[in-house]
Amino acid sequence: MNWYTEQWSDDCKFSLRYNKELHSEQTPFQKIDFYEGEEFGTFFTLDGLMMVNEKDEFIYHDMITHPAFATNPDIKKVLVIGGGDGGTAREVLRYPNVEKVVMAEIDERVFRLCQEYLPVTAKGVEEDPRMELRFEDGLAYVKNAPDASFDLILVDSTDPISVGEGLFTTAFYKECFRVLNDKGILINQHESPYFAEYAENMKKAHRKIRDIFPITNVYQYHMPTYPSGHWLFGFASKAFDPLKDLKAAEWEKFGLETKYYNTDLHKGAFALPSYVKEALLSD
Ligand code: AAT
Repeated sequence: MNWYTEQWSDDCKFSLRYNKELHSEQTPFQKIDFYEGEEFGTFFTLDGLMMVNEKDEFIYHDMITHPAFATNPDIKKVLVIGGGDGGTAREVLRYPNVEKVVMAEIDERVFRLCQEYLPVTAKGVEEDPRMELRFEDGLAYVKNAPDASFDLILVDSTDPISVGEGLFTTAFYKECFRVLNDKGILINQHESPYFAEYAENMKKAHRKIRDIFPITNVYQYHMPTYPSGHWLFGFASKAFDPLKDLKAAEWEKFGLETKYYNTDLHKGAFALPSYVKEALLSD
């Protein structure tokens, strides 16, 4: 039997049985491995960490995308940073009033391999005329982007190690603030509160964002294959509060079928456990 195993902490591991390895490749940026399994279907890892699988990707991609649109249903210009599997772009492109989506992904191989092995996330993304695919570092992209050019930035990134590190820096968040317009929203991969190493990353990211944006919230979702299963996104904004400005009825009018997100869950997702609140408030 073949087992993919990931170290979740020094003393805790997660294992997933797979039938066969579909592909393995070292790119200039990271090691990519695709596996075919039963419980979670096809999945891929980057540098030995689970990124996307067929069974729980809907949770992550619903939650990175829809809370922002239910807060500002008028979003037209979107920047996705990372997100090479295409799942985030796929969700954004479901909104008919979205006019333009730029996806700045550092590693073209992630996208090409997902087109081949993970069509559930990648299919149709490249073909959409509103889509602009750029294979470059997300930090470099925002540095060169004009002021106030986006309504929404979705940072769909790996953890703050190796190539993903730049996407957890103050310099990056400041550039995001600059390229967002005065109604702009930033959603970022905010790590996990549970295991110490991830909780440290969560705290660091939050402190940096809190110093830059006037409105900063954090919301949670349940991701079975990410360490501890308890993960967070940051919601930072120049104008909108995700609870006070929630436009549930307007969002319902889009008529989107979603398997995880709904507007009741939206309200609940921002209610955090006490230990998480405390960690986020600490210096
Ligand atoms: N949709 C969920 C999948 C991911 S993958 C994150 C993507 O971020 C990868 O394709 C990686 O190549 C890309 N990436 C990493 N660093 C950069 C960068 N500096 N610029 C642009 N793209 C980058 C997210 C999984 C979350 C896992 C949490 N444990």
